[in-house]
Amino acid sequence: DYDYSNYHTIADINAFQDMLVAENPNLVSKIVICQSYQGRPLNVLKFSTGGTSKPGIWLDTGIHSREWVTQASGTWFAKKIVTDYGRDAALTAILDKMDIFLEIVTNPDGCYYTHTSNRMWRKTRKPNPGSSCIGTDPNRNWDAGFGGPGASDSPCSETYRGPKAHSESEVKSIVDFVKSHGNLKTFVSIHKNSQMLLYPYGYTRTTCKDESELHNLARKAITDLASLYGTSYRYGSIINTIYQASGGTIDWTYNHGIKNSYTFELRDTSHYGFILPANQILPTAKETWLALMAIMEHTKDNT
Ligand code: 0X9
Ligand code: ZN
Repeated sequence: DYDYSNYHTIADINAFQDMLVAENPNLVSKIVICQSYQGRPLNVLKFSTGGTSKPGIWLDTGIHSREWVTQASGTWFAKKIVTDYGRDAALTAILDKMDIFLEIVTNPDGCYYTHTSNRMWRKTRKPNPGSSCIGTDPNRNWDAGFGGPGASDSPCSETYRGPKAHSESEVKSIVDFVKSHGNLKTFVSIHKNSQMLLYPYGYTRTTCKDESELHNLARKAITDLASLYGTSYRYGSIINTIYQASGGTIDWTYNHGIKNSYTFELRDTSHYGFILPANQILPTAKETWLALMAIMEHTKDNT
């Protein structure tokens, strides 16, 4: 049986995903949206009760590979969805109306590298011509304020934006998926560090046109999150709450028309940094799930 309270290799997580599909063939399927630079499959779990052209909800974890508690939480979310469907009224109502897409290992080359060579690897693993430094920050590579302040043009930087927008297949594959799906209503990209729930924008101080709705929903989501263990979250736009960052995931998804575009920064605030002890995986996943449910229910009620 899969141990949700420990960290796992990419091979384990892939085996988990295949097992979940095998055990729940009427609810879960696996879509391979492309391959990583090094040729690993970019797997997306689709949770669907059937029907065509349902509106969709997207969740991703692990785009920054060292943020291990996010992939671990994503694995728990997947199990939670199959456990709750048909038992929990709220989740059942969501899935009867909408499909959920979940990419757990969004940066598989980086994930592999964190398990084999450097636990603190953040970026992709694509070499940069003319530099000995490897990789692009996949949260600076999107075509939203690309190249502006809050990202680096130096391949050796942890926030290197890449040679051009969507240069990383790990990013481009999601862009293509979002465009071809055409009916995503909610997009949540999950990171770790600093306990925040953020909405657009990160590249500009201009407020997004849905700011008040996004703000109120964020407040509801973090209130629900805190109800479990008292974990306190800050919330607001990226630029006002954490710092300016250009080329980020949810600025692009928002500009593309996905109104409920959010990004989480999970536990903790700084004590353990990126090496969050494994005994915090389950509490982190469980409290985050409450916030995700608030966002997904809101989506269902407004779609
Ligand atoms: O710098 C980042 O990419 C995010 N912080 S992290 O420690 N996870 O690297 C903050 C940027 C804000 N945007 C998103 N979280 N998407
Ligand atoms: Zn991150």
